[in-house]
Amino acid sequence: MLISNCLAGLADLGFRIEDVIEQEHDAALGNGGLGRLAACFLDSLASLNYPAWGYGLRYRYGIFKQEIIDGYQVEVPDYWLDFNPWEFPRHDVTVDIQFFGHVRKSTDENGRTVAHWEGGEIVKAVAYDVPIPGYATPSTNNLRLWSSTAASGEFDFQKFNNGDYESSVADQQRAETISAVLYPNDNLERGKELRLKQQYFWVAASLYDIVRRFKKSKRPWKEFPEQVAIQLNDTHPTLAVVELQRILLDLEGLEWDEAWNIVTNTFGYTNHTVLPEALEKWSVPLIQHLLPRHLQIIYDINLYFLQSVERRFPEERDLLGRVSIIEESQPKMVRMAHLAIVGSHKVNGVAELHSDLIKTTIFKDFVTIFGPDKFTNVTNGITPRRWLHQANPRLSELISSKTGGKDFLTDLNELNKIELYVKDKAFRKEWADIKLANKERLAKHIKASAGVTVDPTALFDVQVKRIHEYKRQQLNIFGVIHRYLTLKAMSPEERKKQQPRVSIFGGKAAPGYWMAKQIIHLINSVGKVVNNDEDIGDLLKVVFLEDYNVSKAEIIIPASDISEHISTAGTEASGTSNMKFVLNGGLIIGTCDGANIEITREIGENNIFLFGNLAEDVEDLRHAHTYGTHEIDTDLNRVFQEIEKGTFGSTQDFAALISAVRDHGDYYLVSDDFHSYIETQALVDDAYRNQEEWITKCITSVARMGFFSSDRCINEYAEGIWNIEPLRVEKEEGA
Ligand code: 8GP
Repeated sequence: MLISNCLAGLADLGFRIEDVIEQEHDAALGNGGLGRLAACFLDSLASLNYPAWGYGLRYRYGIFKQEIIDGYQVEVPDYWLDFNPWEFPRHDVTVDIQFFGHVRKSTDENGRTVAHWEGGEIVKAVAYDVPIPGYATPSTNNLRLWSSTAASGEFDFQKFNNGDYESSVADQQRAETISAVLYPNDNLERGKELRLKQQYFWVAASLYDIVRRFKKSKRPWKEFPEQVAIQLNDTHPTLAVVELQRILLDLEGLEWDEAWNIVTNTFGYTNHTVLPEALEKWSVPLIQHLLPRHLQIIYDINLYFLQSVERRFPEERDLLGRVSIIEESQPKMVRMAHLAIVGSHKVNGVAELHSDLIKTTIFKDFVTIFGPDKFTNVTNGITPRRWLHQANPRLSELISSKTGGKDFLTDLNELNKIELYVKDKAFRKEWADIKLANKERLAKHIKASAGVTVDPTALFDVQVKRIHEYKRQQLNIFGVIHRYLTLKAMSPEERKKQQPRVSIFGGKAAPGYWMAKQIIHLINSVGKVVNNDEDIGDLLKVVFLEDYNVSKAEIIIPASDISEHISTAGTEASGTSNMKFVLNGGLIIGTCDGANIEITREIGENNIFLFGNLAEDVEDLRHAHTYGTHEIDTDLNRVFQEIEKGTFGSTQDFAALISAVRDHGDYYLVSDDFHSYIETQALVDDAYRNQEEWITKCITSVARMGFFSSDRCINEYAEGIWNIEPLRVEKEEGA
């Protein structure tokens, strides 16, 4: 009813809904899976009626827009805020945030030492609220984003009038810089001062907000953890642990132990990666300079923690150094993951394998110290509202016609009812028609954006995600070259028997990540040759779709036949696009990594194409590369030789991609997995040729995907970590 009113209203004004929707920018607030997971969680929290808030920064320039020029990635600014009707500026909700300065100590009337953080600079945080409406419930939650501005007001007119133009805008600009840019790295950490400023700004404003709300209730402080649960989404907000301790000690006058008890019972910490280059560390001198009082508190937290460890493990001298929050390097560093673990009552990973790995590798010592119960797993999930109902409306409609309504959108396990129709001819026909229509839509998009004509009946093979060596887009493109060479070597008769395939890539490389950018360049260079080779025709097309984002994912994912989740085993914490692809009736080729393992368990191993070495073998293989002889797979060598011949243009650009495998230890085990990858891709071709069997696999898989709803995931957090219950907000009469 409401939608038809909107449509009619727009038509009256002379607009089409499609054109209006086109105007909407994607929120540029995240880099990849970590941010998108948070967005799915917000949807689930509201839909399940949990009274929750999201907090973040209102980046003026979110992640860059990617253009592909001559095969290379070029970054251009994304002015996503120029048109954003979804946010409400709250100039009435502001917080003053302090930086720099010094600490003065005094003694109060009870002889207690009190710390005063004085001087320095103040920046103002202004709230912008983004409503998060739940699905099929009146409950609407809030995402509060903070924007930075000068504390002194808009503009120093005094200085301006005195002719000091530059200085009059300098303060304002410096303050605004804090929320200006989203650092575009995914799974990589670089210790930039501005980023630390961002983290504290975000955390301090959010905690002030939370504490202000709690204090209005007039409850005693000891009830704080019963009333408030704060989840640290990776280590980026970990300073919140220190900030809450500071508020309780310095501003509220609590004793250390009482305050620390409140802090640790309030926080939970989710780890999203085991990659060492992504684990955050901040230099002690930098924190000392920017947040002098916080550094003192960090040292105190560490002291009490290490003392307790020493008491319990007096023999283990090395243990103290390993678990210390301070790394004794030059300069000394604060290990944020250690601080997050010590400051939280629960620590979780995001898929079973990942949660096991953190317990046995990077956080092993903490399991010894705190016991295994502090560590848990919450396997990631996705919201079916966006990733099925919105992205694939016809499939959603078909499912709803067989499951008896739309209940599956709030209880995804209802999907299993469609397994009853796996042999139903009409159902299967409609299923196949929907997939073809989705592929036709993507083919149109490919033509419009990349200028390549693809046949919608070919097998669509998709890898869309951030470009990273550990995600191994290089393995995929080497495989594509191998396919090309194999086709080229065939007679025209033989070629006719081959399964046509379109290899579709998409994803952004961090601007400073040179290798990732070379991977993009190689993909585009291969496309240029293959797509114009008349011997090959429609048998193989290679497409790189520029500027992969959520809106494009909604077009790409429903059109996939096979998608690639091929990270080196043990490196992809979970992955969430793997879930999205399967939920949309596509099969996956993948390694035994992240959530692929649980997807296999749910849908059955006949319905997934697994290959490659296992996580438990990775260490030995790497060791063998470094200390033994490293034989490169012969097929892969052939691929390298072809690249080196110049078949795909400038050999110079691609030399580093080859030598990473051949000469520098092949850290991501591309060569070790290549043979098994190629063989498994051949199995995919065979399976796809038998369309009857293929559709059966797809329907069966979708039917068994109920577990991967972010609703399940949020219920697990609510029960196992936050100890909260739903609170449904009822609609007011007449509203
Ligand atoms: C990502 C993981 O790489 C991905 O497997 C997972 O699905 C996603 O988080 C959601 O859990 N992790 C990160 O993006 C990450 O750890 N980034 C920060 C360290 C910078």
